[in-house]
Amino acid sequence: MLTLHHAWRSSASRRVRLCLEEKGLAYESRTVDMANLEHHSPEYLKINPNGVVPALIHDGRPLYESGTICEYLDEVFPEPPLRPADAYGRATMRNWIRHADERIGNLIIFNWAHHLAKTASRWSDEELAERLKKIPSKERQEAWIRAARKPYTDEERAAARAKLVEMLGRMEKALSETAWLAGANYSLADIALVPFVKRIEEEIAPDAATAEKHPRVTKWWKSIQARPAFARARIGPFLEETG
Ligand SMILES: N[C@@H](CCC(=O)N[C@@H](CS)C(=O)NCC(=O)O)C(=O)O
Repeated sequence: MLTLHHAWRSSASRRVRLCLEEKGLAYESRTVDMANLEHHSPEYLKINPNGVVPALIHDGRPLYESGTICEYLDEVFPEPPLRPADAYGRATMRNWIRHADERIGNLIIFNWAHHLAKTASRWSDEELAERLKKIPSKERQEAWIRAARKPYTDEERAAARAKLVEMLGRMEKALSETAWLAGANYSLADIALVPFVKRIEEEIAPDAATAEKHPRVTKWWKSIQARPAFARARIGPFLEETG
């Protein structure tokens, strides 16, 4: 039995949903109300001590970190395989996953501006201080302070955008050498990058996600969106999703 604690708009949650759907696995969906900070509640912290989504419970045992969850799913449910058969391919795949993990903060700058920052800006100083106490990491406390009181500047947004666009360049290069990011087959490396390309294309830098600038990435993106699992994973337009 699989239970996924997630949010529809969360990029890390989207990664795990796509993996589950590619595997054809049924799971119970539990959405986490991030605007009400349900992910900082004592009950949720027992599942994910980092206080972020997603978390997956498999047969009563909790797992967190989207990259770790996806690798776990591929080990436990090996068909269809989503990791390269060779060690070099798997190493390449893990570097893509690490790259995605390292850059996720740049997405948050754009994603939170829409809903979480609006909610947080309405909190009083006392409410903010109370909420910060429940956040387990300094880094995320800082993110909530930024959301509530210090919106990201144009320079910060431009720097984050540049880092995200750079990812497309790195993907373009890889895709000139192999059909998919980690070799000849679709893998967890491709899945890790999907939530990024989705947000870059729809809002963050649509001018960079074009066939003229990144032809191979554009082709890659089209073929991923055509996969039946993509529709089932509900990686829809950010602003049309709630939760
Ligand atoms: N490295 C983590 C990142 C998870 C993460 O950043 N989740 C975001 C949503 S995409 C979150 O829960 N943010 C809420 C918060 O920081 O309070 C993973 O891959 O699972």
